[in-house]
Amino acid sequence: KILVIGACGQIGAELTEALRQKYGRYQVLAADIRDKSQAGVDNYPYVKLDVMNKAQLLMLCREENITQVYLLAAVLSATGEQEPALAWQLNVDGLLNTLDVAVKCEMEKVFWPSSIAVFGPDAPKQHSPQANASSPSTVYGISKAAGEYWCRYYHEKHGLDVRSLRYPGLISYKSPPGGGTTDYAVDIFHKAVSDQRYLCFLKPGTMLPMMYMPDAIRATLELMNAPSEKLRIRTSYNLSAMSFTPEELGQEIGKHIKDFKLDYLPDFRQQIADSWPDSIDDYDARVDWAWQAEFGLREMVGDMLSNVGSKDLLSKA
Ligand code: VAH
Repeated sequence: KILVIGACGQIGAELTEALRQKYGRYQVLAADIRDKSQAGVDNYPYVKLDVMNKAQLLMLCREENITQVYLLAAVLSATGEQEPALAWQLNVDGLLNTLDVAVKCEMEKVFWPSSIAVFGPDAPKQHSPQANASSPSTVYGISKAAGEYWCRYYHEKHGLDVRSLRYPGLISYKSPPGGGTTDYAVDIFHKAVSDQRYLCFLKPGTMLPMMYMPDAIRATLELMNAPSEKLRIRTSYNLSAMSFTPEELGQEIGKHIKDFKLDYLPDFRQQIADSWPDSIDDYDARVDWAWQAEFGLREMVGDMLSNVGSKDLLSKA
């Protein structure tokens, strides 16, 4: 049985849905820090879980006979700069609890998300290579870089089949992102539909690696289903789909939303974005497990706008 920790988050919610479609609803136990009443009416089976409580995690995994864990609980880059201690604790101690329990329960596989945030200001800006990430300058990036080495350590020392992806900024309409620097690229759609304008917290020209959520979910399932012996990278795989600036995204949205107006008011998140690469080289993912993105900017904008209006959960938030 599969346990998804952080099942109410931006990635966790969609990953849970995809796993339930693939393996059957009752083979996928959703877990999050929220009370059951806040977890979403059709989100069952569900359990309230604090990944910082190692004893509770171990007991749950034993009782439910968990054989795979997807750990999506994390504090993202923007919140991480405001709550450094919490970001380090949840992102790293939460991972260590999970890795340790996975070994104790002799689990088959573990998935853990890293991020392009592991690259720092001195990494190449274009096509940043897979090679060991360089000097992240955010608490979030530091926690993800450290986590990658822990994943490789548990693979080498305990034979744990833990796999990881360095997600770019992810864009989706089914569940709101929480505390990221790339969240502008999600908020912009909701504001474009409701107000026909958006005030962007990053300045024009801020190029960032991005990916549409369907591609990110497919990449995760494809990585987890790849033969273990094919996976040469046991820190975390670079993953790439597209890169764009706020004005490029605004231009594409403007083709669908008449008179859409984009203005700029950069805040502390500009420094975070400036420390990250413009684009990522995902050569190893393409070679080791045949990764290939399907959504570019045009397709993503079209699909987002055909869904945001109707299923706009944020407008109810
Ligand atoms: C963030 N969405 O903004 C996350 C992601 C690459 C960015 O890690 O923090």
